[in-house]
Amino acid sequence: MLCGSNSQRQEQQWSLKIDKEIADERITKEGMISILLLGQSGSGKTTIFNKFKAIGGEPTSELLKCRDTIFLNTISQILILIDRCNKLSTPLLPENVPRCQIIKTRSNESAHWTSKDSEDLFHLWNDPAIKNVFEKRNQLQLELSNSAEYFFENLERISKEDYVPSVSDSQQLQKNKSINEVSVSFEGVDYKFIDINVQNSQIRKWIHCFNDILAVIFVVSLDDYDQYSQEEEVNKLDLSLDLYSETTNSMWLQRSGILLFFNKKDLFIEKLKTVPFSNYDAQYTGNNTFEETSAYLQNKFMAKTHKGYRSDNQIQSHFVNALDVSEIMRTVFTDTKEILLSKVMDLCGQSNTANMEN
Ligand SMILES: Nc1nc2c(ncn2[C@@H]2O[C@H](COP(=O)(O)OP(=O)(O)OP(=O)(O)O)[C@@H](O)[C@H]2O)c(=O)[nH]1
Ligand SMILES: [Mg+2]
Repeated sequence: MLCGSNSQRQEQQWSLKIDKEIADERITKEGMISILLLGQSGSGKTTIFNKFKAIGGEPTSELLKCRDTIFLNTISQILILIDRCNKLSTPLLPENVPRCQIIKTRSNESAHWTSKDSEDLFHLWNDPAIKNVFEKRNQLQLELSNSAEYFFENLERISKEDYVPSVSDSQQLQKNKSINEVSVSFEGVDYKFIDINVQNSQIRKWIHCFNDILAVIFVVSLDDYDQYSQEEEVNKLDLSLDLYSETTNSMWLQRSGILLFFNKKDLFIEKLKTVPFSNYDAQYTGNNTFEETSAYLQNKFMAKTHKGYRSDNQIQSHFVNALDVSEIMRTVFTDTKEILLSKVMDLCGQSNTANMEN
């Protein structure tokens, strides 16, 4: 019960955070083709997003901005741990007590990392009392950032005078944001990819903010066909199908094109060798080959796709491996160009009809 209320509270907080980020960052900027990534947790959305981030590139100036955030975040995380040790009356090692005082004052100062700070943080992070609280963070309901441990473990590297955050460092920070965006120019067109960290139960609440998205990349993990959710023991591929139907058919996304990516093709092909597809769907009577099972799945998803305002070529589906960067790039840019073209044709058709009526 306690667990349920805590997760509800976290969902609410996350939801408020998204509202704020939507208001702050303005989801759609003029002149940009916006593409939204949707799908069940673990399906591969961020893997795909990061491929675009890698080509969009992060200028060094952007990476250097992360440096300040990393610094302040790391201090804030150690302060949460210290505070909990105090509340639990778990003493730190005597030599770390003065370090706590110093670090507390650093949280109010402008971001400038010194080797003394990293030394203090290193000792505090390795204090048995802090480690103990950190290990019990879920049980204690500590609201720590997802990247806290990563940065603590990398203190030595990030405290160097000439430290420039790497793309992986920036991706770690990304985990704490509810909305991540990257802009990419390709063949004269500016694209914006949006990856959202949100629990599926919250989707209904914010989907209306994305009503002017050109296309949704809906990512399905094929590997999920023998996986079940912990809470309700529902098959994860079925959960994916429900989410797909709910989001792409919602009134807010009915005008957006769909790129349905059946991802983790590599793992799926391997799994088919040992796990019969009919275990997932008893109605399936075909052979246990990739060709037949994939065609069956594609039909299953297509049966849940309402055309809405989309013409046929605004709905595309592919079996992909998100780890293969060239495959992802080629597929996304070819499909979006097709959707764009088709939308322009639709608009021309509409204006011709209007002219004829006048
Ligand atoms: N083998 C293989 N692994 C993949 C593929 N796509 C993604 N992965 C892995 O699957 C895991 C989950 O991928 P993410 O991109 O984090 O999934 P996500 O949809 O962003 O998940 P959430 O952020 O939790 O919603 C990562 O370890 C990826 O490396 C793929 O095509 N093949
Ligand atoms: Mg993700």
